[in-house]
Amino acid sequence: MKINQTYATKEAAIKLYNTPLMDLMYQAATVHREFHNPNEVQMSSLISIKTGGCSEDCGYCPQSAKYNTELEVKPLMQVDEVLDLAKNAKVNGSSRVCMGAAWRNVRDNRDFDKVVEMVQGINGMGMEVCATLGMLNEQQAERLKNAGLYAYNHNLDSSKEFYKDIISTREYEERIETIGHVRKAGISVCSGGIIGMGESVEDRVGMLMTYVMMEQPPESIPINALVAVEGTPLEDQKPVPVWEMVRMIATSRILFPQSIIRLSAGRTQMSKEAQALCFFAGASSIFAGDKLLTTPNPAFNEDKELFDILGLTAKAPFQDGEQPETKFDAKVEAAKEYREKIKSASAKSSSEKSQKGLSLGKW
Ligand code: SAM
Ligand code: DTB
Ligand code: SF4
Repeated sequence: MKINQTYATKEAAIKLYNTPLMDLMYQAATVHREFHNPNEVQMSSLISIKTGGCSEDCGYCPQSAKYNTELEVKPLMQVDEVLDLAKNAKVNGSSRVCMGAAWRNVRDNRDFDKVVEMVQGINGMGMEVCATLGMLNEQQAERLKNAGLYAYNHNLDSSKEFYKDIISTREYEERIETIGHVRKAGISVCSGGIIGMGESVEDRVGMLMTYVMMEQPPESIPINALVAVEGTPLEDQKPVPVWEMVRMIATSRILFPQSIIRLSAGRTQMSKEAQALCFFAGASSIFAGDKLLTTPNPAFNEDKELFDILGLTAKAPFQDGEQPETKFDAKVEAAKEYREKIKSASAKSSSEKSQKGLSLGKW
């Protein structure tokens, strides 16, 4: 059951969200047990492959070039650097890597070729590869699928009505279109939102209703608590109460029984007890590692302690879908060949130089 039809109207879902908390959690936990292993939580690692300087004006985001957040802008990372971070994440128990880029949209250039190569490399390590690169077209989605991309993250973030208050540089419909391209390419969809931006319960449920209206809801729904960053328009927002996070997770859990609900940003402000309530209410994934994209996250050791206390185990990759095959990509192969040529030419010239040095030395 992908959608629980009992709550598939806005009125019914709002009523569900406002159910007395013990009843709501019990109901969510019951659904969770029916469709998922309640003692397993997926650890996913974020890598900010291109940081800051984004042309969009998302009011919550420290990476927008429009705000003065003292964030260090960094160009796209090198392929090897990213693969090393992914290897390390795997050693620490992560079964999924999500690469984030502060782009409005993907462009068909050398940077995208490098991202394709990163996807190929991480898929080759036997990890689920997710990417969040902004808007993309059908061809770009297909290229990522052929590289071995397992999931694409593209959040709606809130309701269509509230969206206008936080972003002016793009339309809600454009986000929905990108999700359509991802779906069409056969990539698993990861899409969710942020709470604590000043939105109403209606807006939170409104976002979930957009997923209800889709032909197929996202396989993965991240629920983020706003990390209020100094310099952004939302810097003064008060931390969202844990109870609201639990309600949002539980409502999503009940509405989309088969989807993975992810307890995403905002965990540094939450106690272990609060996080346990989120897992009980149906969250079965966290971002692991002491940094999200640009803001802090609990350290590996803290999460290990939490897992030990709760008796949770880290979920293995590809439990909910098959590992995609990595197919040949002409542009990536051409780039690799070019790099090899440069390498061997420079090796040849340095060996010639040292030969010359030796013979000069003899003379
Ligand atoms: N630029 C791409 C995009 O917007 O789709 C990908 C990166 S963007 C940083 C990914 C997501 O991070 C956003 O959609 C938003 O949900 C989340 N995010 C960004 N800043 C956040 C914040 N301060 N607190 C919580 N979530 C945040
Ligand atoms: C998602 O929903 N949350 C993650 C991931 N998808 C890409 C990102 C959270 C970012 C929090 C702010 C930051 O660290 O920059
Ligand atoms: Fe750019 Fe994504 Fe941040 Fe919006 S959320 S400013 S699109 S990086």
